[in-house]
Amino acid sequence: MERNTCMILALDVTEREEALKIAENVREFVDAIKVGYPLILATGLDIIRELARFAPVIADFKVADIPNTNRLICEQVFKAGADAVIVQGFTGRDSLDACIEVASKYGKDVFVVSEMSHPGGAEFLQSAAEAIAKMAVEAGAFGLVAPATRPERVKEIRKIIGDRLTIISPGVGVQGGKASDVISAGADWVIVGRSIYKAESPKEAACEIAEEIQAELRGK
Ligand code: OMP
Repeated sequence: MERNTCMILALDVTEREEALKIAENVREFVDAIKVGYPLILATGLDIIRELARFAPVIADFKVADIPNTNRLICEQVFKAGADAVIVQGFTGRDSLDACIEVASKYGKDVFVVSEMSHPGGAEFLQSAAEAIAKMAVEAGAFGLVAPATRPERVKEIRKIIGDRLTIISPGVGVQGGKASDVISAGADWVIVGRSIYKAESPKEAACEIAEEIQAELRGK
């Protein structure tokens, strides 16, 4: 995944036409498109290949099962044309290894969730985040998912992983996080959903956030 705009679109709409239209409209402002259960369950797995015409696609299935099931899921994801998959880290090293093994076979990437962005993410998962981040480095993952709603946590995680992994960060906009804050805290990409796809003009909304990020990077 090339780092240009430092933004990933979370495309959680449930209509195929709408998804394709938004993707086409905002493509110049995003480095990747993240799709998950809402869009794929509504439209089918083929949507991955259709969206891949506009940008690399990250399949957000938050894979969280035993190694064999994880392997079977990741095979389907990469066969469908995804460039990366998001998996949970709390299921442990063997489950993560299974995902990375399949991704490597296809020359694709794995992002591991270390801590989630919603308030409940601090209840159980946060206390395991540092250990999950270390495991992700040792296992050879490509990156981590860490919360834009808690830039101070992104800073902590960045200290642990150094430059060995990339960080993609959801929670910007509707969830309360600010793109420039989390980029300044050490995230490589922000993930933005509703603030773009629910905007009157998704293109203008994406442009605005992209400009905020570029201004932050210029000031660094
Ligand atoms: P918005 O809140 O609409 O910008 O969407 C955020 C996107 O990031 C959604 O697709 C969420 O499922 C996803 N996400 C989080 O919001 N928090 C997390 O901790 C992890 C994810 C994710 O893995 O992408």
